[in-house]
Amino acid sequence: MEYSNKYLHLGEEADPDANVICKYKIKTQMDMREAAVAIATEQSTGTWTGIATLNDKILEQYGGRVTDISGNIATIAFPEEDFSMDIGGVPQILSVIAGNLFGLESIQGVRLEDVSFPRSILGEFKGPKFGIEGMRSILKRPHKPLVGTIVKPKIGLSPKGYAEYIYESGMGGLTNGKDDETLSNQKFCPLEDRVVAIAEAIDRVKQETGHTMIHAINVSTNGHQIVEVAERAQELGATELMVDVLTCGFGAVQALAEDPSIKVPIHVHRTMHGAMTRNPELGIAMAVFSKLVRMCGGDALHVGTFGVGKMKGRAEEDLANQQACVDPTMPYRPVMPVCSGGMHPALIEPLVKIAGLDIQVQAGGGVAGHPGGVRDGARAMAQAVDAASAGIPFIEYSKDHKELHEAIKKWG
Ligand code: RUB
Repeated sequence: MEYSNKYLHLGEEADPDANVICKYKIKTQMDMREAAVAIATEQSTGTWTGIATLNDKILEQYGGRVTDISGNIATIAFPEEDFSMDIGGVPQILSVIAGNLFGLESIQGVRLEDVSFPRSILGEFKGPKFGIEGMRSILKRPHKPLVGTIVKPKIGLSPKGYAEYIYESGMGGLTNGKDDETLSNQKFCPLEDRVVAIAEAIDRVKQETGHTMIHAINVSTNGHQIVEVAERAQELGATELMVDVLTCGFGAVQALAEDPSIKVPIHVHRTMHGAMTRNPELGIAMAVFSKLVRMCGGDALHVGTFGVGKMKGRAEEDLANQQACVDPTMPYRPVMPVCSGGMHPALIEPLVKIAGLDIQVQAGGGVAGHPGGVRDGARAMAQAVDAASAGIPFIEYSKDHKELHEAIKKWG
């Protein structure tokens, strides 16, 4: 395919306040310019052949412009007029910046590495209602990382068994509990019964110790139901909601965040992201999803464990995800970055060294797998977080903290 010079504007500085600017990593045997132009063309005003209905005016006003090619990275600017926020929103943004381009036969691989949005588009989103500060304030925990658990096993516990797990976690000092992504409203653990039982467990912890804990109920479901399910959960005592953003869609997060009836934080899980983020030569970087979640109003988002846990993810990639959550140039509250997946007490020190204290760290197996059970597992996690927050090596701290010592003996 011949590349058209009309889409090629190398050396031109695209105005970041008038364009959505994307960085694509491209793998191709074609000339890079030709490949980048194929993307700019397909995603804006063109198609595979010249068309009688396209004129210079349309192309100049709405055509994507390839403004830079550095090695295998092409920068493409799409004019803000190409986007429709009142009807369209994030689904339409994604169909432009991350749409058909992945299927172009002539390009072997494309990865959308980064995106920036003009103020006109950012202004259409409200961002988180709570974010880091709001969650810290609810939990009365101003400085230390939030420390949580994912109830394990993922599925199978009854509401009673589930609530007992949360009670034990709270008594052990955890600030956050959450449903796993595959738990919904199955017969063995109906959502409404679970919400009521957990609310009681959290109240008991509060009465007995004064400790505040919240738990995210998974309300991920079809678009037409999600706000209603969330409202019902909230009415019955849910203190946080969880949404799987990639299976439900960004609109689900935004619908919850912008609904005035929803008054609790939204924990955003990213299950399925690996299908899109893991291949370095094809897909979409998690940092792009992180920006969109923040725009849509997620309060806490899974960003990875900076290379220390069980899920794939290099520290530098996860730092970019974290940066997207807190970047002060975005006009929203910072999102709480959540580090999850194969975490246990001995991993908290290295994690905090990389990620700092403004994180939520959580463990499922790393709590429920403790030799002393859930309460001791929770204690060990809380102790490891205390040690890391005070800058005390966890081995030293474990000398007079037996739950941490036991955890290190098993996993350290
Ligand atoms: C963790 C877990 C979470 C994954 C997802 O359980 O079930 O769903 O961590 O994490 P465990 P991410 O603590 O037993 O490994 O979204 O970061 O990939």
